Amino acid sequence: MEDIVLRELNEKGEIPNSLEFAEQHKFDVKAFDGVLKSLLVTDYVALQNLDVSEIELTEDGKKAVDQGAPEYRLVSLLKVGEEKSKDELVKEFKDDKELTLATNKAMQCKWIKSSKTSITRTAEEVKDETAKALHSLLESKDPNKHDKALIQDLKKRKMIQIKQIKYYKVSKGNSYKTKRVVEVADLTAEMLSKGTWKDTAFKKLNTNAMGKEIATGNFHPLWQMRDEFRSILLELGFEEMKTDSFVESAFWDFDVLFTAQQHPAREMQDTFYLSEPATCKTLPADLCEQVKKAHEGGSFGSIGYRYKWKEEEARKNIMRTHTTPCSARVLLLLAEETKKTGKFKPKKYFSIDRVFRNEATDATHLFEFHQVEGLIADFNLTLRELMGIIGEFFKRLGITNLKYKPTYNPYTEPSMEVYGYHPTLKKMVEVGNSGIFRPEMLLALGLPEDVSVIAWGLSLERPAMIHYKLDNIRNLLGHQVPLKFLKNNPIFCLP
Ligand code: FB9
Repeated sequence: MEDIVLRELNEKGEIPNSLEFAEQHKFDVKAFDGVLKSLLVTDYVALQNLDVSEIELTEDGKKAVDQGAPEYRLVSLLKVGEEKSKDELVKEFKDDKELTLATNKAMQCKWIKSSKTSITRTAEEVKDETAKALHSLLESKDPNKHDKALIQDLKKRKMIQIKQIKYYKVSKGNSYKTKRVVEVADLTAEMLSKGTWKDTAFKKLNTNAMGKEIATGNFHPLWQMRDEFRSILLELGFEEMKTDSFVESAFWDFDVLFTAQQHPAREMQDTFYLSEPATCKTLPADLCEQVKKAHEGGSFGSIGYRYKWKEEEARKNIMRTHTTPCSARVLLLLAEETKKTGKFKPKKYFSIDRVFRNEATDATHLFEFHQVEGLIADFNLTLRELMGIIGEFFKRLGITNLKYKPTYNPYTEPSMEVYGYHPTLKKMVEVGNSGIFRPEMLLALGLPEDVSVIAWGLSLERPAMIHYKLDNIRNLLGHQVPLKFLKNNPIFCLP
């Protein structure tokens, strides 16, 4: 096909109608269209989009040509002066509608008289002008070559339709050649050594083409933020805690943190309880005893909560609701180390990991989030040091003008909510929570009486959603996160 097109253009300069050309050469129209498009892409040809109106007979039109127009067939069923009922005549037609159309047209031609129930032929001689006109349309499908009123009437009677036939006028393109020269993309060493490059056509170099997109890996924006927080805490001299136990016993998640067994946070509405294994196998016996005393009262200078503490309640397995149990575990190790060495060594720890809350999910809350927690264990720490370290931490995150609001946590006293000016939101926002761990917790763990532990916490998701200007957490975490968000987000950097 390609050679025939190029030769035709060489001899005649153009192909006025691609459809007629395809018919003359018995080309498959679709394949021929593909060849023209391929020649267009390589600028061998230029294509001018044209279209032509063409008359096409409908099924009713074809039936009229074959069997006569409906009005003619109706009159042919009657002798001159003969009357027949419509019920009888309708059997010779597709349906009532066709008989009615035939009757109306025959009345218009003054061939019949019609009553409600019967038809009588009045005309002697009748000619099927409709069938004759349809025949004449088959000779030339160009509607402009026929009487406009006739075309309109036949269209109205749904015997013809006018189709737009698209075709091209084909002419020579800027790169026209009488024969397609296969262009190659790459210059090879062989071409250079044999000199064949001189007779080779090379594809034009498209200097505007974009480089091939490299499918690189990308750090999840949340992990980039976690790494930023981790760097700040490491720079401030904090060590990262082990946080590999998503499942904790209620003992470590609540009881060790001096959270009473009746505390609402321990209810099913807030906490995920495991059904299998429902309870943990072991609890540290000494610590268990100390925690029991702390809750029931009468130890560590505290009246406790004065209720009957139940070990079976503490043994229940849950999805941890915060990372503070990890802090409790690391403080137990610190207490044991102190007893072993006889010397307490101040420490700074942090954790960043997933925690789980059995809460209603919405646009900004899932049933899990990542908690960031920092703690300092040292002699005689006060709110002064706590506000100092929080200030330094948030300053490095671009949060200034910190304010503190007293609050309640079962495991810290005093406790404070932290607020700060956010440069992106340009307003004061809640940025975390903090406090000094209670003696009922620290002494039960076995830490020396003059050691205090200050701590604070925040989340990863909240700052990330602010930073990336997201209003739905599902665009940050989970299976609905748009891949382009993961691929296109700039490397994270704090203000
Ligand atoms: O992250 C929070 N807000 C926040 C933090 C940073 C930020 O931008 C910085 C530039 C990077 C912007 C906002 N919040 C804590 C405050 C609110 O979002 C709050 O509505 C949601 N909180 C979570 C808990 O929700 C159930 C955030 C999460 C939270 C709250 C408290 C703690 C940890 C996480 C804690 C603690 C704690 C207290 C004392 C001792 C030890 C730990």
